[in-house]
Amino acid sequence: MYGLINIAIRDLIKSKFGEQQWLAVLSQSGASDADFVRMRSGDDAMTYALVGAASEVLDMPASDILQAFGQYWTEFTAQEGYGPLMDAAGSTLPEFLENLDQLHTRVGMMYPDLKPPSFSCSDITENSLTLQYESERDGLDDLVIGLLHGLGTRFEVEVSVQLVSSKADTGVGSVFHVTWS
Ligand code: 1DX
Repeated sequence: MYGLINIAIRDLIKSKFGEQQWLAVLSQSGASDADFVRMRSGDDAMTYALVGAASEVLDMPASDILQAFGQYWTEFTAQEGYGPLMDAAGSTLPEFLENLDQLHTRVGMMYPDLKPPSFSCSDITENSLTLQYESERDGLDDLVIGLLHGLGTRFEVEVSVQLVSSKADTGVGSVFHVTWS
């Protein structure tokens, strides 16, 4: 994944737990400076190693780290200069989710090593939808749950997410039921 992802993990851990804890996570992960160059595409294994190291050092389940990271991502990208990109994707939660693949297409035109996930919405009502999530990557359902909560904060709605089925069990992508109010 692009270094931007690792930078987001670094900033989140620094801001929530402080510099000392971050340095412990960094040393445990084996990451180097090169892994924190924004537009440099690196090995996914390093990103997973950062999450694993954070889980050990902070004594938190990896699922909590992934959720916190997902929640932080929307705010982080807006701060990092991707605000206009995020704004263009919609002004409500369902609109944004329906436009996410388009957002990734745009980012992918600038950064060809991007391996974007794909999201599709169905059963859309006033306050709920079913979200299908497909990715080349494994084990990131909790990241998506965090992303959805971060979008809830962005659009000022209370979001709740239920994992209906997981790629970990079915091998074919995960399904979430998302409600908001
Ligand atoms: F709900 O892969 C809301 O590297 C959501 O399964 C979900 O393959 C918002 F400059 C710039 C760059 C850089 C901008 F090249 C990425 F560095 C991308 C900004 C998306 C905003 C996906 C990041 C693939 C890197 C992936 C979880 C889970 C998607 C992370 C969240 C808006 C983004 O993002 C999976 C890669 C951006 C950029 C957004 C993502 C890669 C998302 C969302 N993804 C890189």
